Amino acid sequence: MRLFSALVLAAALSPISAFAADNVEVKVTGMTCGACVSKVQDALAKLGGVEKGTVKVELAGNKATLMVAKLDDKMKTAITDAVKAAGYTATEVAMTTAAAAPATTETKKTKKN
Ligand SMILES: [Cu+2]
Repeated sequence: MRLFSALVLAAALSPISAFAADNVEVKVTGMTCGACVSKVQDALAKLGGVEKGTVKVELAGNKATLMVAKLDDKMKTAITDAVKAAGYTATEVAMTTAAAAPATTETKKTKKN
């Protein structure tokens, strides 16, 4: 049972760890409500080079986190422009060492065993 759990966990984690991607944090100013969050979220999610399902926008933290294939100057500009086009300002686009979004459903499954 313990080995099985380890295998399930490894299978769940491998798609992320095997894939080289950069974690990015974007400081966003101007967001005041949930609609703002949605606008920024949509703008970033449809950008080329952004990994699907990795965009998270925090109203309280005035920031967005996402994963991109590679955070080069071109990507930074694309992110800044996308936020600007949505009506907000990206004051800082930086790579972080933060882990990818926790897979809460996988954790629950593993705990059952
Ligand atoms: Cu708003």
